[in-house]
Amino acid sequence: MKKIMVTGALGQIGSELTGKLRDLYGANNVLATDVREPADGQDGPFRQLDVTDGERMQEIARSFGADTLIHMAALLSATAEQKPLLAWNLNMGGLVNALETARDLGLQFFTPSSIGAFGPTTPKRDTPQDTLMRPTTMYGVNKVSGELLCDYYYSKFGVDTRGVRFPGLISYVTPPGGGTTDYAVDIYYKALEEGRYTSFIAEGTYMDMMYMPDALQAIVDLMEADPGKLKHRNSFNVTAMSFEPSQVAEAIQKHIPGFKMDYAVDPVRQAIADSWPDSIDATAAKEEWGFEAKYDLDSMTAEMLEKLKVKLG
Ligand code: AKB
Repeated sequence: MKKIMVTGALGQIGSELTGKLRDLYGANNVLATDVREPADGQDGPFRQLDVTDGERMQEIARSFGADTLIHMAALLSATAEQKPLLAWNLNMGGLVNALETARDLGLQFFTPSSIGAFGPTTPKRDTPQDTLMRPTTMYGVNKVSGELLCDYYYSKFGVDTRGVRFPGLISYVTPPGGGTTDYAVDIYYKALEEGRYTSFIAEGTYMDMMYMPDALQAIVDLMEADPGKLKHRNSFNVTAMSFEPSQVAEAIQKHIPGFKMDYAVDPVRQAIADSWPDSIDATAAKEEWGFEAKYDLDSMTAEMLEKLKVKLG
């Protein structure tokens, strides 16, 4: 049975991923770690960890007997743009510590990259797996550097590193914080709470998105994939849909006919979004490890509204 340690386990992806991994591999075989203490009870082991403390990370992984490290702790794009030095130190410092831990202890390794790794000179539509990557954001610089570093640890030290380039992830469980794609989560909350939403991303701005259950399944599938079949490792393009704000609004209006949307564009997040692709091509992930997304905009919207209605009471 696997012994998996997760960093950033209280974050947007980490909190749901930890639950899924515990269901799959057993609660006591998945160690959640985060810089924050959990607000509510955990249904498995938890240790407090600041990922910039490499010694402690290694000590925790060793004493747990981990064979896999899933490194999720990072600042997202908009926060990284506000605090670039902090982002460099946390995103890159944490990643190096995690890779060193994986190297020293012989762990299988996963960390997510992002569509943020692409830049304004990248082909905008059907962005290929292997293409020009000159991001203009600190987050993007972190993500490209991270992909290269993970490749380096694989080729130089033989660490089994794997990763995907996630698009915006949408979930009703844990809200995101500090991302450019966050509007596509906020809109569902506001649709139910207020019947209207003011988008900080302009009409006509396409970005790739994915519903969280598909993202979690992608991590599990990639980690279980036959390494002999992987031509790429860090990181695979994955996506489920590409849309712009008015299309989410229309999808919501099918359930809430009076829903209204207007725009108050945030120049910082808009500039980030404008530097990212409109849509990426996930052929390599499909061919090499069978990536498949089950949800599209309509099926995701129906489920988001149904689940959030219950959550918000
Ligand atoms: C963000 O908006 O920063 C993230 C991402 C696409 O990596 N959701």
